[in-house]
Parts: sequence; structure tokens; C-alpha cells
Amino acid sequence: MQSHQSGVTVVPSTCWECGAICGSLLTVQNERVTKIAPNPAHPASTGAFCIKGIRGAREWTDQAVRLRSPLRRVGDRGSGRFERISWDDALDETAAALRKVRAAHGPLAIAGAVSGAFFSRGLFMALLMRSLGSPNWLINQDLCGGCRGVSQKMTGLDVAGGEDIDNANCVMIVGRNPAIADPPQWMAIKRAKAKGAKIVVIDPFRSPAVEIADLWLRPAPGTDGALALALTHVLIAEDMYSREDVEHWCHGFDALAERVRPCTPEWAQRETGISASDIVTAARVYGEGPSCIVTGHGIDAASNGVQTFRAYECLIGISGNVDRIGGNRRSKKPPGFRTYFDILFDSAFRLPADVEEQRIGAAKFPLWSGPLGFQMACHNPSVIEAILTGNPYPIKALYMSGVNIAVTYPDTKRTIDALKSLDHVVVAAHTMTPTAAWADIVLPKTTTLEEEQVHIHQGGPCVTFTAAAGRPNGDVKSDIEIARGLIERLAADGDADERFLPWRSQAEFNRFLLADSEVDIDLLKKTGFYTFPFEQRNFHSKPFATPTGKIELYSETMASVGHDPLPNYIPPSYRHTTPDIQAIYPLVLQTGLREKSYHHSRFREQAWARKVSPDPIVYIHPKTAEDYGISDNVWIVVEVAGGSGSCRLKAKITDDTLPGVLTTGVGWWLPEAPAPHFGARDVNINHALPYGSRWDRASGSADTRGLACRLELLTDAALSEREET
Ligand SMILES: Nc1nc2c(c(=O)[nH]1)N[C@H]1C(S)=C(S)[C@@H](COP(=O)(O)OP(=O)(O)OC[C@H]3O[C@@H](n4cnc5c(=O)[nH]c(N)nc54)[C@H](O)[C@@H]3O)O[C@H]1N2
Ligand SMILES: Nc1nc2c(c(=O)[nH]1)N[C@H]1C(S)=C(S)[C@@H](COP(=O)(O)OP(=O)(O)OC[C@H]3O[C@@H](n4cnc5c(=O)[nH]c(N)nc54)[C@H](O)[C@@H]3O)O[C@H]1N2
Ligand code: SF4
Ligand SMILES: [Mo]
Repeated sequence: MQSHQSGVTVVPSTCWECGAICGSLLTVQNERVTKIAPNPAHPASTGAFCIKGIRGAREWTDQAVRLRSPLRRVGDRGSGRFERISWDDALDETAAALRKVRAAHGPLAIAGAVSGAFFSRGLFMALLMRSLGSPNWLINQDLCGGCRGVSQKMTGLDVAGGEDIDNANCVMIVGRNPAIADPPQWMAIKRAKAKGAKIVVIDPFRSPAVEIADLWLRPAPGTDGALALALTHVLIAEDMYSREDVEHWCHGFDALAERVRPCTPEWAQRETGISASDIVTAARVYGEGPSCIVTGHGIDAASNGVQTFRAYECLIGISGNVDRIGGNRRSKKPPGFRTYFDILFDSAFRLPADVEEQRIGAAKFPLWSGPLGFQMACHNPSVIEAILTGNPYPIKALYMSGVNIAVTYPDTKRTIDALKSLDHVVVAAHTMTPTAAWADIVLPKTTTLEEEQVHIHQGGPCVTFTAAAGRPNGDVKSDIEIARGLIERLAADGDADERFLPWRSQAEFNRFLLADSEVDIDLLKKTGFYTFPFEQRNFHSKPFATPTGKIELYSETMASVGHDPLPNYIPPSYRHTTPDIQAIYPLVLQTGLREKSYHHSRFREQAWARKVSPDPIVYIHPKTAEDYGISDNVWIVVEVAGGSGSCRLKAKITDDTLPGVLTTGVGWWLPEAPAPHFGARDVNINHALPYGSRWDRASGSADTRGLACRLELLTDAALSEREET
């Protein structure tokens, strides 16, 4: 669907600024993308799009502050002084530094950090590390969708993104804010509502979805596990589950029934604050079906996250909604198509078992970091610990691409201390960030408008293509080019093994993904997407990926590593605090509320985004505000139990949040503030959080919400003390 008009081309593509991956139409003139618009023909996004995709991506590519050549640190680390160097020098010096670390401490002392294997840069980082002989790569999924990832793997339900919202009679939205986080999903929910579907929202905060909800259940933060077990209790007690699925496709139903017997709606009311009658109503609406559950980050990234997800997935499992029209569809792909996960776990690209066993986190979190793990990535806080203490062994070099860990990892102070103490730090980024400021070498990256990508979108489902529509604007390179550049330099002396990352370009890699499938890359490029036929309920030809081949309500894998094999309710951290801690930290903090104009820490330098959202906001209930003498728009400082720092936030008084609960976002820093912190120790909520007073037993996730906290009004004196940040 390319059209040419006086040197102007419209190229079908896909935005991948975030995981929603929306179909786009790019207007290209003189090899520059001049306009980005939604593609209404795209089967997954159906014309949905957002301002980040329209403005963020383009400014990201063209803005003056974009990094356009590699940089070498000239002053002390963190001094903010860099000089421009050539790519050859940057890659030669990085390769030499990695070789030195490898010689002195062994390959395990090298680690790579990235967002995860949902994007190609995540896979390339894992494979680059493997080529160097290191199993140590850090993903941010412990803070993102990791609890769901582990839970789905244990239960055997790979249903993320496969919600068949359009055909559902009930859409249950749990800890998800689709209006901001996922426009295609939000569009589908509104379509379903218009067709008469019942919308049930489970969220302590009044998210936009509450406006269209038939039922809004408002749990106390972090108590969703209790609610899910009670919903299951009602479904079983009222005989509203699928006998057929339970008999043929579920493992451990009797044990689950036994587990939820005491989890009555009245019990859950005490735990969650939701009335027992609302719980019963929700269970009946869900039980009628077909129903799909849309889960989100609101119940993830928490120290009880895996068990909470397990409870919801068991509910899906017994309700007959697995792979049902209008239910939760399992992931689909064209036969022969290779996903990033397929490659991540492919034995051809794996390190020897005795090396993988040494991955940091593997011993303590086998379901996260071990061979059974979700993406087999490190336990991040344990890596920070290893950098600082040398335990269990030293980590001396860190390469980061597509992450801004000085803002997005909890405990900013400790993260920065770790960055300071490394022998060598390399960051691939588009702009100078609070993380890149600590680098020895900064590598300027191509943007999403300059890189070709192939994704599967479960929403269609379809294969969707991102065109490298614009000529790179600067002396920049893609992740695969950087990885290959390093591998080639190191392989010459036997310090890297090219077999782990054999593709020389993104295009070659993309052809590998499609090589054994029916998908024709040229056709895919022409349309921007490829819709493939798929089968619902193909349980015989594609059994559930668990030891029993069934949906494991009772997880054999969890039992084998000594974890609770049945879904369980673990009360949130703030309910575990001692009375003296509670006296100091009487409030509860929720972080992570998404904003329209930002993707986490991204776009903070863009004027349009700052105009839409100029300040870091914290939502405070009128009753709480009254208790503390706080009025609208005053600045406060928040501290968290166990944290090493604090965060400055602007108060907005509203009953959108519960009494005693502070709700805020994530990702704030101030590009205009002084280097190296750029406000990361001032307005960044992660400066207040600990990275693990309590970790999820399976995913190793720390709490990003449900944290005991306190607040103080910001005085002028306190503000001037913060100025250095
Ligand atoms: N504009 C924009 N879009 C984004 C992003 C972005 O930064 N900006 N980030 C992307 C990424 S990486 C992610 S992971 C997704 C995340 O997006 P979502 O999955 O939607 O997650 P959140 O926005 O963190 O939270 C969703 C809802 O969970 C609620 N919540 C908080 N605590 C609880 C709780 O204890 N129980 C329940 N039931 N609900 C709770 C919040 O109030 C919120 O309304 O968004 C993606 N989309
Ligand atoms: N307290 C708290 N902490 C959280 C969260 C929370 O809710 N609360 N949310 C968590 C979640 S869900 C997530 S996903 C993480 C996000 O954590 P990060 O991934 O660290 O955050 P981003 O700001 O999205 O991206 C960071 C950097 O990626 C680079 N980047 C952007 N696009 C590209 C690209 O195309 N290629 C490459 N190589 N680099 C690119 C930019 O340089 C940017 O600075 O934060 C987590 N941290
Ligand atoms: S939601 Fe916005 S940023 Fe995310 S993929 Fe879609 S258009 Fe891009
Ligand atoms: Mo995320």
C-alpha cells in the first residue's frame, strides 16, 4: 500500500515505541519521516494510536539534543564531560575493556542490561552476552510483566495480549489502564461496551475505564489475590465452571477447590475492602461468559505478584474461557515462524548448563533466572549487590541499551553507587540520560523510525512489520550493528563466539525469523502486516506447555522447587510492617501510573510532552490531605520504609485515590537539571523506593506499589537542599 506523490511516499509500518505495537502510515519525504498517522486497516490496532507514537518518535529522531556520534568520557566518571569519537574508536575501546575484564575476572564479570526479549534489542543483548560467555543479562521485566510471565509459564496459559475483547460478554479489567497504556485495547473495550458487554473494573484508583464500568471493585492495594480466590470460590460453589475443561484440560482441580473453600466472599471482603455482594455479582457476570480478563501492571511488579496472577489464571483455566471466542486466546503464530522467545530458549543459542547455573539469581530464583525461568535473566537487585560487594562473584563491566536504570530501577542511590564502582560502563541511548551520564562510552542509537522490525501481535493476531523508513539522522547504529561490531572485534582473539549472534544485519535476522514460515517478507513489507489463519482450542495439536501438558492449577514445576503449587494469597508488604514502622510510615504508596505523553523516562526533554504533563503528580485523597494540611498544587516529599532517599511530588487532591493511599507515576527526571543526576535524585519516585525489602519468591520482583510510606510538606529550606540534585 505504498503511494508515490511528488517524491512523497506513504509507507505502512508499525510503531513500537511501546508494547501496544500499533499499525502506522509513515509519510516519507527526502528519506525523512515527515508525518506519522494510524493505519485503520491494521488488524490488531484497527486505527488506534497515541500522541507518543505521533510526536514522540519523530522528535526523538529529529531533535537537536539527539546523540549523533559516539562519546568518550573525559572527566571523572559522572562529571558529565565527554568528547566525540569515531565508531571505530568507540567499539575498539569497548572491546578492549571487555577483553580486559574477561581476562582478569572471567566472562561472568560482564553483564548486559536491556528491557527484555519482547523487543529485538532484548534478544540481541542476551545473545551478545552469550557470545562473550556470560549468562548475565538484566531485563526490566521484574518491574514490568515478570510476575505474569512466570505465572503464565507455570500455569501453561500463554494468554497475554490474546484477549478476544470484541467477542466477549464480560471484560474484566484488572490492574490495567488501557485508556493510557494500550490504545488498541481501549478501542476494543469501547467497541465491546457498545455491543453490550459488561465491563468490570478492578482497580483501587479511578482509572478512565471506571467511567464505562458496569461494576467497579476497588480493592485495597495489593489484595487482588484474595479477590481472585474468592471469585474462584463463587464459581465453584455456584457450579459456574466448565466441567469439560476441568476434566480434560486442567490438572489439580480438586486441590484448587480445597484451597479456595475457605476463601469466601466475606473473607475477601475483610482482606480487600470490597463488599461480599459485589464479589458475588462480579463472579456471576464473569461466570456467564464468554468472558475475558485483561490483566495489567497494577497487579504485577509486586512481591506477591506471581501468586496473584496464578489466582487469576486458574480462574480463567476453570471457567471455560481458554481459547474460547470472547475469552482469553492462547498465543498464535504462523507455522514455522520463530519468535524472539523461541530463539532465546533454542539449544543452538544456549550456553553450557554449568555456565547458565551460575547466572546471578539462578540459585535463589530458579523460576526467574534458572533454566526453568521466564526469560532466564538475572535477578537485578542481586546483580547490583554483586557489583557493590563482589558476592557471589564480581561484576565489573555493564553494557546497557534501551534502559535508563538510574531512573527506572528502585533505589536510585544504590544503582548509581553500583554504576560508579564498575570498571567499565557502556550505554547505548538516543539522548544523554541519568544513566548515560555514568558511562565511559556512550553509543548513539538508531530510533524506531530507522530500524526494521518484525513482530507478532496477538491482538490480530498478525505478523506486523516496522519499516526502516527514515535514513539514520546522525552517525548512529542499531543494536544488532553494535553487538556485531563488538563480537567481530572480540571473536578474532577467541573472546567471543559468533555462532550466538550470526546475523550481520537486522534484515538478515528478520529473514531468519520468517525463513521456515509461509510469510513472504516482500509482501509483508508492502502491506505492513500479515494475517494468518489460526485454530481456537487447538489443545491436542498444541498441548499446554507444562509437565502434565494441561493447565496446571496445581503447578508441578512450582512443587518441584518447593514453592506453593496452588494459587495463594500473600498480603501486601504494608500489611506486614511492624507497629513501630507503621507509626513512622502510616500511608501506602502506589507508583507507576502511566501518563499519555511519556513512556516511562522517555520524551522528558520534549516541549510538547512537558506541556501536557509539566510536573510529577501525586494523587492524595481529600481526607488524607486534610490530615496533613495539604492543599492542591503544593509540593510534598515522600519517603518509603526501607528506602534510602526521597521524592519531590506535586499534590493533587482527589477522591480518585483511596484514603491513606498516595498514587503517583514513574520515570520522572529533568533533562534541564544539572548532570549527572538530571533530577533523578529529586523528582524520581525510584529514589524513594528500596529494591527489595521483600521479593516475590518466584519472580524475584520487588514491590513497586503497596509500600508503607510517609509524606512531608516541602519547605523552602528542604527545597534548596535538594537543589544539587
Ligand atoms: N502512555 C504510556 N503508555 C504505556 C507506558 C508508558 O510509560 N506510558 N508503559 C508501557 C509499559 S512498559 C507497561 S508495563 C504498561 C503498563 O500499563 P498497565 O498495565 O495499564 O499498568 P499501570 O498503568 O501501571 O496500572 C494500571 C492500573 O493498575 C492500577 N493498580 C495499581 N495498584 C493496583 C492494585 O493493587 N490492584 C489493582 N487491581 N490495580 C492496581 C492502577 O491504579 C492503574 O489504573 O503500559 C505501557 N504503555
Ligand atoms: N517504581 C516503579 N518503577 C518502575 C515501574 C513502575 O511502575 N514503578 N515500571 C517499570 C516498567 S513497567 C518498565 S517497562 C521499566 C521501564 O524502564 P526503562 O526501559 O529503563 O525505561 P524507558 O524510559 O522506557 O527507556 C529507557 C531508555 O531506553 C532508550 N530507548 C528508547 N527507545 C529505544 C530504542 O528503540 N532502542 C534502544 N536501544 N533504546 C531505546 C532511551 O534511551 C531511554 O532512555 O520501568 C520499570 N520501573
Ligand atoms: S500506543 Fe502509542 S507509542 Fe505505543 S505503539 Fe501505539 S502509537 Fe506507538
Ligand atoms: Mo513495562
